[in-house]
Amino acid sequence: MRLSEIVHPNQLHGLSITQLETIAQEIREKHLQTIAATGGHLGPGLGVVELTLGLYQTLDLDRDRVVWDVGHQAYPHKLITGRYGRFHTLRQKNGVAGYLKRCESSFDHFGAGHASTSISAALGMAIARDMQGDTYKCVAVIGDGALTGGMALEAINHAGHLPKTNLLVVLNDNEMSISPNVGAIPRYLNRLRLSPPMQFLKDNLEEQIKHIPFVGQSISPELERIKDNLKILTVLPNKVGAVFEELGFTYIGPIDGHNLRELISTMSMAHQLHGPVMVHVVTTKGKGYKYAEADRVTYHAQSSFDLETGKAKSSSSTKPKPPSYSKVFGETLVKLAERDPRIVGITAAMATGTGLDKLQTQLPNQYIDVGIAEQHAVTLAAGMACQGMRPVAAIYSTFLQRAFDQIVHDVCIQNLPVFFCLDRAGIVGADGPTHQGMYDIAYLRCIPNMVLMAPKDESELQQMLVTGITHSGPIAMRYPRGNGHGVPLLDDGWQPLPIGKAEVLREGGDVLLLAYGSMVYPALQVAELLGEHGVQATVVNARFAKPVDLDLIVPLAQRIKRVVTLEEGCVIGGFGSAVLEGLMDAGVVVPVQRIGVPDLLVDHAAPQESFADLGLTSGQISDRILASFHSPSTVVV
Ligand SMILES: Cc1ncc(C[n+]2csc(CCOP(=O)(O)OP(=O)(O)O)c2C)c(N)n1
Repeated sequence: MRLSEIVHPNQLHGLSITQLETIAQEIREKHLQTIAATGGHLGPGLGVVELTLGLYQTLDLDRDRVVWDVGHQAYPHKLITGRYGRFHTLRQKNGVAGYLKRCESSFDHFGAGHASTSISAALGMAIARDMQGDTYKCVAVIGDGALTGGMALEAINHAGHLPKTNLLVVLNDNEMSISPNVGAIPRYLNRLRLSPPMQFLKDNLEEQIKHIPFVGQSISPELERIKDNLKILTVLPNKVGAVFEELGFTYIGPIDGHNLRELISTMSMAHQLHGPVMVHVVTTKGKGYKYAEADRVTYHAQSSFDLETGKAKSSSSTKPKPPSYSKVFGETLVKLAERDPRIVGITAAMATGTGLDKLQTQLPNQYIDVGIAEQHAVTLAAGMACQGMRPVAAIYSTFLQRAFDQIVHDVCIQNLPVFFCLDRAGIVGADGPTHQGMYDIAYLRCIPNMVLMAPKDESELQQMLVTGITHSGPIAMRYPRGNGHGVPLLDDGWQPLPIGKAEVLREGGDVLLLAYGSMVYPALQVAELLGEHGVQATVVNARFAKPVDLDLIVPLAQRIKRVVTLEEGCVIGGFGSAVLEGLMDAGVVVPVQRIGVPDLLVDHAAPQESFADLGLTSGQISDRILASFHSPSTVVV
């Protein structure tokens, strides 16, 4: 059997270990070739090839449910569930998604992209199954990184309290989040991995499991014996696995996640047990590709690269690119933190992505990684702010969604000076709907005491960093994924911007373009294009979405009588809504065209493709504005 012939995972049933090993090899090759060409998550999938095959050989995927946490490691799953032929389209427009979507395959039992949701979802399915009198298996596969998230722990708390609810949690422990995993739970897992009695029993077990029957067969005397051995583990003097046992789980492991025989026999046995069961599987991130095994952080996810050398493919342009917003953020924060010991950068497991890794290396005492725990990060920041510190919570727009109540209850109601730096705000491209930074303006704008700002370029980001750090209450800055505009950066001497004040960049009497953050430069281009049609535009860099600079905007709107708002976020409740509300409250009724992301999910695609699909290129915006000049309605979206 070849990988290309597998269209249904049940075709794995009955295959020998040697046949599975061949398929594992083919999965690795396809995975590597594809990611080398398209870019995407590399190390996570390579680490779970055997885990996926071993688990699936013991399941009936026509009935049983597997919920993969995050979904970035589910490429082997995709390759054996009917997507082999389309896999080369990974993460491209209309192609196979980089995460999991229920609409993509009937084997994607739960959509994912954010971490720590799998145990809750699988438990929900298990409870529903029992209520409906059914018997299929429910399995969550979760990484040691995702296990640090509050939701996962909440789900373990619940599952461990339900001894009659069969649920299998497969813990994929590769010691890594994106960066090395942090915290007490990873430290405990480390102890489990290194535990000598476990090693002894593991060796012993390996001998015994060679004779175990596979899926579908009833429990054999061999299995009973191994089960007893495993039970012994829980009462060993160093209490291996005791924490999970105390929490109501039957803990099995750690087992070698690259040994198919061990995986299959352990999973078969785990399915025979009742109540919540945790199988602790030790894997190597990037397994089988030497560069990925050697540098697990860089190869967590990669842009397209050369398979031979492992090096990223250089872009065709020889022009040096401006620095990314994240880089400018990280480097400027270090400079500010060097002078002010009250400044502390907080990340929820995204040190490299946010640029906080610079703070981590240069000022480790002013840097905190809390694990994948955005809710905790926010309340921790609130606590630090109470004690006079200046916490800077650097969290992607999409991941901050998880901490909404903490922002309201712990930060804004107490009016504490927590500075939220929201990277990847706006269209993110190939990661798709779970990662688009669409909603932050809307979800933060409604909270009292919150100030919202967005820089037009990387130099203004530096000024806004100073603004945020010196502000005496909650404040958030959003900025996009990718590179800045190549404007000169200041090494020093930034001044805070006046809160709620916008700047006029260009004057014209026919239309007022109010642009927020990443849409300011496009607005200037739009103004040029409109000029070619004889339409003169005033362009305002709004800088703040809350408070909106009504002192400036209201008289301009009254005079120019036609307003267009531009933002890279959802139009519902966003910056344009703020302008509209302000104008209405001031009694100014003029046509207001809100340009941004309409009420739909933006799928994975290259960012330029998404912009074009949404009518957000400068040319399209200019056409839309010109068209609205002929529209009778007053409010045109
Ligand atoms: C709520 C949330 N925060 C942050 C992320 C970004 N993120 C994606 S994968 C990952 C690490 C996951 O580690 P682990 O669960 O151990 O899986 P591994 O990549 O090691 O296989 C992180 C932090 C996310 N997806 N969701």
